[in-house]
Amino acid sequence: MSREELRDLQGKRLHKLVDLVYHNTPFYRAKMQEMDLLPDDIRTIDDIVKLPFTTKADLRDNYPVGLLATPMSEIVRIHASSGTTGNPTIVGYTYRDLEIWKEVIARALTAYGVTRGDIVSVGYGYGLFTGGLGAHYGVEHLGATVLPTSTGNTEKHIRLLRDLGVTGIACTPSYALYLAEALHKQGLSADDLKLRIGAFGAEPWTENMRREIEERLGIQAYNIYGLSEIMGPGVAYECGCKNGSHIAEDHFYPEIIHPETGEVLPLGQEGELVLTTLTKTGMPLLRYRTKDLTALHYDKCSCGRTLVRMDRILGRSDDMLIIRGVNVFPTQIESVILEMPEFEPHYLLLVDRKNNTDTMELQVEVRPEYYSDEINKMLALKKKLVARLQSVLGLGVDVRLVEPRSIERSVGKAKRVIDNRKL
Ligand code: DLL
Repeated sequence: MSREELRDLQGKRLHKLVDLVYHNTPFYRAKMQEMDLLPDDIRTIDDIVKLPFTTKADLRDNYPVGLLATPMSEIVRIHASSGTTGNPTIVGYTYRDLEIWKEVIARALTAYGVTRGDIVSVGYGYGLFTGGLGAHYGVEHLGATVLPTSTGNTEKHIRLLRDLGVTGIACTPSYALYLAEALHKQGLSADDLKLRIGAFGAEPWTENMRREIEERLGIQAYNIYGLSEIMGPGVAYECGCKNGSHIAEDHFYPEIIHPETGEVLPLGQEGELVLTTLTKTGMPLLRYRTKDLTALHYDKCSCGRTLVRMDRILGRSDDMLIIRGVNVFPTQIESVILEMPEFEPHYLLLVDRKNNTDTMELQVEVRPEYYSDEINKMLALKKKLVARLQSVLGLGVDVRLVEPRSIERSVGKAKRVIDNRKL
């Protein structure tokens, strides 16, 4: 579809959406009334800037199902994700929402090169998390074979990957690395498997991590992005060019705003991603502030898709660490670690405040072949890492080198930052 046709379609869908929430979601009706807005004021996609933002706090304040635009009897599934405080964030889907969801996942899989001939293991958690079931129905919709492995039993997972000749895998990038490690421990290698494609997301990862996963598992690794509030996985996905993730813009309209002022930023600039669900009917959201930091690119992709491309998520506007006045993204530290052959991609960042000064300790695993009992060798290695971090972050980091496999592994999202500061 050309960009003009797409914008026209987005405008029509936005008008319908605003009409739907105005008449069915008291929360949005009140917000629009406050702003003196009527559904007919929203005619084209450019009018979107007139609409109010929605935040995670709005979801929390309307807990559990206050933002539904449909009676509960029309809701056929509920997922939940972690909220900012005690209450989880609840998302309700109509049958039609689920149809769209599996369609966007099938599009993603197609972009990766998955076909009906593939067997895809879904290693995202099944249950309230959107990863497992979301990916699952997309694989089926495409007509490939789904293996619903979920998280947990890694030994059995590897056995099934091998015995069934599984060709595709969908899981978090950290679990992919864990799996590769477990494979190695069993005396196996990528050559013992038939894996060729991986769909990784649900947490930030880097180009270096991609290289690592591709090498260790012998696959092509692609990004998949999404969030529960908007749908789940499948909001955006990479194509064969691996040059940004295409947003399924006919269903999810993206904007980039300044995270503090809320001002819409010019094309190409980095800021907070804001998404509007153009076609959802269960819990549609207007201008949802994702807190994810990225930039959008509208030039045509060499794959031929006209859908906008989103950069990797650099971090969240709310997980950025400010250490002694310096902004630090954990992904920057990860990149440094992965650039150096001496380290495993497993680390833990401990942030604290002592005597009114921020401290940050980085614990990182040394690869077995570099780990040594000789103190001098370890000190030299530590010095090298500290210097590298200093030059990238502009910040002195206390580094503690730890033994291989001593940092706790996660089968879901890795918890890599522990911030004990009380500010
Ligand atoms: O993580 C949905 C998902 C499942 C996406 C499986 C991809 C694969 P939530 O638990 O609601 O939903 O977390 C959403 O996770 O706002 C991002 O900060 C982060 N995130 C998700 N995908 C990526 C990605 C799922 N590919 C939050 N890269 C989002 C970086 C990601 N961060």
